[in-house]
Amino acid sequence: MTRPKIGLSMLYCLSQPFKKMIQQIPKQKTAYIELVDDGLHELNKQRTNLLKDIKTTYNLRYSVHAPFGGVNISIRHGLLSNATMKRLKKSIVWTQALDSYLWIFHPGMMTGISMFYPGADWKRNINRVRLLARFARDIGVEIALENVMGMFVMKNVDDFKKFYSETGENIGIALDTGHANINGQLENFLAELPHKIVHVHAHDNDGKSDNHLGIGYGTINWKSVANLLQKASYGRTIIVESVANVEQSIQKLEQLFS
Ligand SMILES: [Mn+2]
Repeated sequence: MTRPKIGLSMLYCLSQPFKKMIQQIPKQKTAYIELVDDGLHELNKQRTNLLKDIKTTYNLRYSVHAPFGGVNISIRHGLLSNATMKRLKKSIVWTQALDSYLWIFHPGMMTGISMFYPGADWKRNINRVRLLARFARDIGVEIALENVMGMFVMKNVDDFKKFYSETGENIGIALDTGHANINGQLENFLAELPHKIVHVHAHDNDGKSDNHLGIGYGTINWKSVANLLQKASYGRTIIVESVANVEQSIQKLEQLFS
């Protein structure tokens, strides 16, 4: 049986200073740590060096979540788009410097002017995903697109299918269980695009708001998720992205796949 690796995103402590966050890394009961390159935990050269030392000392594996606060790769204006792409490319550079196995980012989203230009956000999303994919490929970083919700242009299985058929790009999916649950898409992703999934963000919710609850604290049927992942021989990482009950969530997932 292929067994996924259970890890933890440091998102749960994003309100704490960077120094506090890195002190918590060695205390985790997993070797797979997802770093969030945003807010107080934004990466830079000095921080990357620190994190590299921790990685070597404790024999860890890192993935990096791209900046997402106020980030929209579909943004129309050239100045905003240039700044966004510059920041995201820097994040890919830190991902490589940390020898991380994956960089996870969000697709573009619609804005207040989108209704006047149907399809324009989708088109820009494709162009910019392609630019980021090329940049990452050139420096040897694997990237994955996350399914999001609300105003984002890639939420459902059909959006991803459309993306693959229009681009022919071979970018994996970072399946976010909480976001998919809100869109009623969780089982669809697992059943229809199982071999595109290269990463999983595990957190729970009530099916309405994205509150990143601990595993088992919302309406997700985790038994079914585990069964479908096993059916697909999923053996990559499942990262707990809950902001509460994180230790318990790791334990629950370990049990589900034991
Ligand atoms: Mn996520």
